[in-house]
Amino acid sequence: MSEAGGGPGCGFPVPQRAPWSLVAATAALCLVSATSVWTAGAAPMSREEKQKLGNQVLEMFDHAYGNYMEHAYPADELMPLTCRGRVRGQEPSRGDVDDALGKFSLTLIDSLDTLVVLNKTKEFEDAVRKVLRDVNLDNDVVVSVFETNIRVLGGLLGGHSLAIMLKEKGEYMQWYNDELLQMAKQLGYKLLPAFNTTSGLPYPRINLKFGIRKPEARTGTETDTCTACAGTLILEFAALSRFTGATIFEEYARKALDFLWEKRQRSSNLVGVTINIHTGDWVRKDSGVGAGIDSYYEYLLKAYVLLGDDSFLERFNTHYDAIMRYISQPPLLLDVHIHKPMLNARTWMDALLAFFPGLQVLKGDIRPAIETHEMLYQVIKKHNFLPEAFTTDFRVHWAQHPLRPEFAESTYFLYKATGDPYYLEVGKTLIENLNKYARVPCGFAAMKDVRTGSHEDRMDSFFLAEMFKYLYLLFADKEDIIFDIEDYIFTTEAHLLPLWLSTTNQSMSKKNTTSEYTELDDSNFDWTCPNTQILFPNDPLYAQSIREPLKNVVDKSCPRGIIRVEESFRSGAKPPLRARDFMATNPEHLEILKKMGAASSIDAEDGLRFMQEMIELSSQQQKEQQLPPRAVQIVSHPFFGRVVLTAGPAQFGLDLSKHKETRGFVASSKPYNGCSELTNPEAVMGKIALIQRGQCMFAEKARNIQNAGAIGGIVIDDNEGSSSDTAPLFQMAGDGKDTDDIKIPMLFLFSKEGSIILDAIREYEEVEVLLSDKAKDRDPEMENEEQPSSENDSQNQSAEQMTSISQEIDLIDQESLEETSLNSHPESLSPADTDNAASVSPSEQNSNPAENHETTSLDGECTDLDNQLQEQSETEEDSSPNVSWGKKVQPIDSILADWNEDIEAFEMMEKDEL
Ligand code: DMJ
Repeated sequence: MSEAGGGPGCGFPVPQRAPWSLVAATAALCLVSATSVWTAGAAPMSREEKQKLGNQVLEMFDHAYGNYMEHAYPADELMPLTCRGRVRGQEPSRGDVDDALGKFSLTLIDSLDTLVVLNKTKEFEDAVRKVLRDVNLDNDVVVSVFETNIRVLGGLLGGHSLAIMLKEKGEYMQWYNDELLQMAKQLGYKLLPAFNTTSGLPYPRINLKFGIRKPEARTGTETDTCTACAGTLILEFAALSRFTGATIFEEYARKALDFLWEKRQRSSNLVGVTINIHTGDWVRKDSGVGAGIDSYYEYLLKAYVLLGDDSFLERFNTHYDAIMRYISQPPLLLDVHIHKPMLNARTWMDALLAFFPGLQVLKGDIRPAIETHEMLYQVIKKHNFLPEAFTTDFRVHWAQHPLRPEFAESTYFLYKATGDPYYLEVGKTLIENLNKYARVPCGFAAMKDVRTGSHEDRMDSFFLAEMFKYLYLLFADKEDIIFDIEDYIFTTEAHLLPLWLSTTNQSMSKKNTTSEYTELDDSNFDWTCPNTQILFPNDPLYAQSIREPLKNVVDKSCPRGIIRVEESFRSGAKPPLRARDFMATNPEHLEILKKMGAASSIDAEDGLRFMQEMIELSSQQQKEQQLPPRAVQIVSHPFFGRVVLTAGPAQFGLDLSKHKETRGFVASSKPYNGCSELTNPEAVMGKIALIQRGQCMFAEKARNIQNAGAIGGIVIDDNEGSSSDTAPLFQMAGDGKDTDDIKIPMLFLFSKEGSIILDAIREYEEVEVLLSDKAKDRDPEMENEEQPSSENDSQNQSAEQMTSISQEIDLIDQESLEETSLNSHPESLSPADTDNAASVSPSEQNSNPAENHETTSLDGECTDLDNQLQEQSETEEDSSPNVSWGKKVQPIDSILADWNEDIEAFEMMEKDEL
């Protein structure tokens, strides 16, 4: 990392028409830290403490990478709960998520340059040899062009960049002869057929062996792609062209970017989320900085940095201006419609937007970066991780968290820009939470539900590519890294590309630069780079003063979240009627309702929002009748509470959200289906009985195990291969009669989660679990016993594999397992049909009543955020854009037609993968 105080050029206007290399280098240097400036605010962190945290990151990486190599390689990814490799086709399909997996040892390739950043040069050398020896890029697999580009092509190029750096240093990689680059080139050619469209936008998927549109390819019929999918190629493709001299890659990526730029919505300068690759029509007209668009913006700015091409900066600045005008409502970033950018398209944000503060640092706009980052940190402090989506009033909208690195990335960039030790403390919290809640004996598991703390059998490759890099670099001093990180730019997957590429083979791409940009409008250029000494001139408390008002933003937010800034422009006007406040008996409310859509565009807008909110509210109420997921936490050796399984609740029996959790050893019931009086009451007495689904009602099973003295029950699905990774939450219905006699808690596990417990019994004999609404912190004594450290991790690992001493053997009756493996589910035929009544889709899992309770208490402080926005809008009124579309009075019919379209879009969004 650079020395404190800034590098050459920072803080001074970059001369116009500067040589490309200078521009690129200067932009990269804009991230210089200001550590020496910092004298107040968060206490400085000592070098020892930083080193300790850096070592902890190294140990965590070893745990993740070591388990991948030992238990999963050459598979694409590790499944950390079942401790095996994820091989596509061998596991139930997870839909689009699986398109990243091409049977090309994805995690190994994605980890290559991380090994060098973390000083594991020897391991890097081994890993490169393995890639060259084992990886086949010619598999008959349909993969995502975007994911293959950022993870595999980027991984190979990052590996190549650092391999040649090491070779030049003269110690390691002396045998290296551009083999990774040759593989990258081979892969590049494999991706090119995807660009065979009239628009030049790539198809979203390609068959690695057969390309596109041939019958064998099984792909090429798609019509749409996401903006980020088409707009996140230029760094890798240009690097490939410049490394190899083959210009075609850079040309194709430029053409796709040119097309997207042409298609921007001209009045708002925003782009939609998905686009038709043949016609160029926007398919989804909502626009934000998160899922579907995120790295398109990132690559415009970074393409300028890497390639020194002004047109990219101009485009970025134009979009950035629009983002700050319409999408940014500090601290929030909210999607809007590209044609009606003053109209919010969502009432929730997705986790991918957490990269944006980091990009704002690169752009030099520190203030909103600090604000959004702080807001995100408050959400993390509440849920330990950033849920995949959360509402404007900070409730969980989509509870998953696949160990995404974006927040760590922004934390790193903010630390570099401000030198504020506060960001080191933030990084420390991230490390603690990962170890405490995501670490499992065989790696790190994604969170299935941040509210229950339950896990998913998934460790994505980006966790190794990005998370460990950013966390390690956060605590590292310059001398801790064997090369100068400032000489490289990070791709969206945190792969490193050298800045010297800006001056290599550049002439080949220049001829393709759109003529539109030969004459630049310099007014759109911010030629200065952020200077931390100017940003924090004599006030080291600057960043803290920006964060301070946001400290309680999550806890004190008003349940209906934000109001749009423009609402407050209507000075003196009454606040609009919100759906949640509406009372049919209130004459004033009825009067307002009548006016909506009739008098003015403002009333019409209120009407639209009102209707939208009504729909949301009613679907919310429906969802709230569903019970939230529960957790089964394995607390005995060697799990010690680390493995948390997502469990479906029961509509009868002990309510775990109201009562204390139930803890006990598990025992299989006989008969295993639990449909008659148990023949082994002595085995289940005082224990949690395992019962297989099927052949009778859930309530009947509960009664039978209760009569045998069980203190709880876990019903395990008999549909082999079912898993909470792929199936919606399942809840067990009663039998349509009074179930008050059932006093014990009952939970449901899909077959895969159930088999984790059954496997544990086979291996460790005594397995103790905790049934609860939310995973509990681990037993501190056990925690100490298992405290990871870089020195003894391998010992811990082998200790973890050890079988505990058996005290009481309670093996599963294999015979009854087999005999009851039936497909029929009589319980699902009853009026309380669980299959029909109990499925809740992942996007619908936002109905945790406890959580709603937390955020719906309206006290005097709950309007803080609204007030902040109000205050902010008062000071920003003059500079805020006027809403030109708002001046027209739109007929109600057309408003309703538009609105219907919007509702459809909302529904589509709900279904979308992030
Ligand atoms: C990564 O693969 C990349 O950062 C990508 O741009 C989007 N997000 C994932 C990680 O969350």
